[in-house]
Amino acid sequence: MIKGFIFDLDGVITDTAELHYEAWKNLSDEMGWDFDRELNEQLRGISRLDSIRVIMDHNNVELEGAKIEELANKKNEIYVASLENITPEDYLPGAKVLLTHLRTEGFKVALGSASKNAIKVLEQLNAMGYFDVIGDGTSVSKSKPAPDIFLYGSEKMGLQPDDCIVFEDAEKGIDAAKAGGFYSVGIGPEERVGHADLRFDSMNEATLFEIKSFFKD
Ligand code: B16
Ligand code: MG
Repeated sequence: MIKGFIFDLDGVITDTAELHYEAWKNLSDEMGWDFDRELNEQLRGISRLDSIRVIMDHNNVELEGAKIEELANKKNEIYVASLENITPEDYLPGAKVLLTHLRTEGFKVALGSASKNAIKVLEQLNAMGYFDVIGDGTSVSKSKPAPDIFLYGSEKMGLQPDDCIVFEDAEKGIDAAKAGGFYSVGIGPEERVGHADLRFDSMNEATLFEIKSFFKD
């Protein structure tokens, strides 16, 4: 029986992908690296250090660990400054309605994000009150597609993985949910999240009615 929900942040609750894009583009331009929206898509759901490695591989660049960290920190400073522009108007359509519904129906709710800036984003949205548990990029060391961030969420909620539905927009996020034994809802196109148990094009279609009808016992 479904008792809890675990939500990814970027691409599910709000769209920070554009802000990540601008910050990586800024750094890449400064470094003389090639970076475009197609490459940005590959960074969906993966950690900051994994992201910079993807960009370096694409540009055939090799750097030592300390330099990689320095550049990732630089990108993060640009990204964090841009978070000031997020307001409570910036939920993805449908996300706030679903979170409100889950609260009134008494479900447990956790965040399961790769971002170390997740709390700042939730504060900007005024969304902290919707969550019983916050799992973010500081909660576990192994990032998606490892299931650790979702297992952290279910354990803190006092639930088993098969009591919970994970909402994800990233291919590796659905892989992580499946690896942990969770039910999964994919938000986005078939070619990205078609391996989820249930898929919607956007959060707007992901109503509690639809979800309950699909996952009924
Ligand atoms: P940070 P999610 C992910 O968020 C983003 O999709 C991904 O592009 C980013 O690299 C990652 O967070 C880490 O973010 O640099 O803020 O720690 O989808 O897991 O909520
Ligand atoms: Mg995401």
